[in-house]
Amino acid sequence: MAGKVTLYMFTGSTPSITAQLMPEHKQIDYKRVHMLVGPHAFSMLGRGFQLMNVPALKIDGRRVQGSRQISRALEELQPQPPLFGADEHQRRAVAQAARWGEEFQDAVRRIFWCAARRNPRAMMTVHPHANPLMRPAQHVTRRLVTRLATAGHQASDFAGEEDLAELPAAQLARRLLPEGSVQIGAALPAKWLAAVGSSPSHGPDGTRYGPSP
Ligand SMILES: N[C@@H](CCC(=O)N[C@@H](CS)C(=O)NCC(=O)O)C(=O)O
Repeated sequence: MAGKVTLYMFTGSTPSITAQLMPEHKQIDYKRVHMLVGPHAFSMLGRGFQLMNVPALKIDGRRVQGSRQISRALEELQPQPPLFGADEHQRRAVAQAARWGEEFQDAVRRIFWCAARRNPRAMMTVHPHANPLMRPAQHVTRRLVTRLATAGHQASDFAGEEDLAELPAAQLARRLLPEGSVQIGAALPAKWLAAVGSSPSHGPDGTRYGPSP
C-alpha cells in the first residue's frame, strides 16, 4: 500500500506531465498541487525542497525532485506494475530513453520561450494556472517570467532555431497526449517553421498566433 503522495507541478511543464503519468500507471492515489509559474520558486523553497524545479514529489514527508528521481522513488514505493519494464534489457532501454528525454526537454523549453517572447499569449496557452482565479496574476507577471526564463534556459533565438530544426518527435507527442497538444507555431518566425515543413497555426481556443517577422 502506497503512502501519502503529493505531486507539485505546473501546467505546461512536460516533465510534470511525465511525472503525473507515473503514479497513474501504478494506480497510486496522489494529490496534485498546481504552482503559479514565477512565484513557484518561493513556494518550492518554502516547502523545504532543495531546488525550485517542478515536478517534485512528497512521499510521506520525503522530498524528491526531478522526473527521473521521481520514477525511481515511485518504483521503490510500489514496484508493481513496473515503470522500467520486466527484464534487464527493457530496464536499460527505458533508462536510456529517459536520459534522452531529459536532454530533449531543454530543447522544447527553449523553443517555447522563443515563442513566448514574441507572443505573450503563448505563455497563457501553455502555462495557464489550473485555478482560473489565479490567471490575472499570471497576466501581470508573464513578461518578467518570460525574460527570466529566457535567461535561465539560455533560450536565445539562435538556440531555438537550431533546436526546432532538430526536433524529431512531434508525431509521438500528439499520439501520447492528444489532449495536451498546444499550438504555438505561428508565434515563431515563418523562416524557422518553413525550414521544418510546418506553418503558422491556431491555438486550442482558436487564437491565431503571430505572424512574427
Ligand atoms: N530535468 C528535470 C527538469 C525540471 C525542470 O526544469 N522543470 C521546469 C518546468 S518544465 C521548472 O521547474 N522550471 C522553473 C524553474 O527552474 O524554477 C526533470 O525532468 O524533472
